Amino acid sequence: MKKLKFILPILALIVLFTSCNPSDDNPIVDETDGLQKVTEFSNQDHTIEMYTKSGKFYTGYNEISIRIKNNTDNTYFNDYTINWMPKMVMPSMTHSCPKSTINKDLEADSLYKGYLVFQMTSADNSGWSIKFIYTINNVEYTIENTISVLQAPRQRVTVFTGSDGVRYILAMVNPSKPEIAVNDMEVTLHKMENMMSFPIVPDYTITLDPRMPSMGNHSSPNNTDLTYNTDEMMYNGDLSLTMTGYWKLNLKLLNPNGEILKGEDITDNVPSSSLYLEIEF
Ligand SMILES: [Cu+2]
Repeated sequence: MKKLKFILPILALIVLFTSCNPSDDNPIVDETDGLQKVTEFSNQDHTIEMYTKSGKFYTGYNEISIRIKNNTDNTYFNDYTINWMPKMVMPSMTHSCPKSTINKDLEADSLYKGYLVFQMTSADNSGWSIKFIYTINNVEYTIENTISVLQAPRQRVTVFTGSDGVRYILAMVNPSKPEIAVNDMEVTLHKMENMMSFPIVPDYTITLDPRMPSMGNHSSPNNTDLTYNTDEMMYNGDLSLTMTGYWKLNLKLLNPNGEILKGEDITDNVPSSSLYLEIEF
């Protein structure tokens, strides 16, 4: 009994110690796990870090994670508002690109998330810059710098004029890792209102006819057309890929009245649509 009296307080101390140790209760996770830093912008107060899965920006759809570091103590902010303005300066004109808002990543404390759709790049990957405007504790800051945008090896974005005279930008989001299966296909559709404004176009239909040009232009079974998903503000459908190789995803864009704005049906005489995206895997 005398021994127990001695052991109990020690046990209690051990329990107290282990439960108060922050590294046990809240192990420090690297929230950028699975992401690679593309670039960072600094002003004298802060550093904005930008991450993608590949560590690069490509033509087409880019999902981008962002965090803001306090330069004085190297901690990351977790409560602020932030907006961005991407811009491409070309010899003949300056323009922006389709962009989402930037929202807090609900699965991470310090990360915010959004997307940009780069519709083009230049031969040396230059021309694009991003200006961030953000507010921390009611103080507004800006940072602007240039970025490199690489040309994607296959057509993952297409810019075209519809029969309604409107300029559209269609970009592939998924599958990002195509498989021999029925893949979830997801695309974004924006219109060019002017050089700097690219609103989302909802409630259209995008028909899908994937073909393998190298193998008699055969198709695949169980594809479905893409329709607008209000929650995701993107278009979803089923893309059936029956083998590896190069696939041309022939598309038609229809407005809510069912009028074809761009693209053709595939026939013996029409091997491909003027509206398409590409996959090779
Ligand atoms: Cu341009």
